[in-house]
Amino acid sequence: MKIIVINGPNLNMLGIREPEIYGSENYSALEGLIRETCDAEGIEVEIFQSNHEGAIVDAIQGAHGRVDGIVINPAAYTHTSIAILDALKAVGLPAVEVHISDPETREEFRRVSYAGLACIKTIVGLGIEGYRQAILFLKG
Ligand code: CA2
Repeated sequence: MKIIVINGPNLNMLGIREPEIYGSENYSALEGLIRETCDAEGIEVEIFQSNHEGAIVDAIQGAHGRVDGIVINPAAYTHTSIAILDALKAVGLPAVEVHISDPETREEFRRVSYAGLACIKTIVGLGIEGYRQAILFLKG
């Protein structure tokens, strides 16, 4: 099994500010958790992060025919991007949405998730551990 984990804007800044919302672990720790989980489960993984909406659309399109599933945290694009929603629908791969915080309990503008409409599961509020849960869910 092969998966891609896609992270959206500013997630590369994890651990630098707002630890009360996103925890104190940095992006390298998140990459480590993803790789350790995938190694333990015998899953091949690609990890991709971008601050650019079009690059994320390209990464989703590029997953078509190459991977078996997608774990995605579109970050702020969760709440704005119909392009990411359409890309997820276009590739038709099983996708799991992850959020480190629980957007439902935050500002009103975080309560809509476009990407989530194309995902088979959404995991929120577990910190970076949510990525492990998402990978295990995709594995089934
Ligand atoms: O909780 C999540 O995982 C989010 O996807 C994180 C996004 C936010 O826009 C979503 O509503 C929920 C923000 C990621 C930015 O992360 C930061 C990292 C360091 C300092 C400040 C923000």
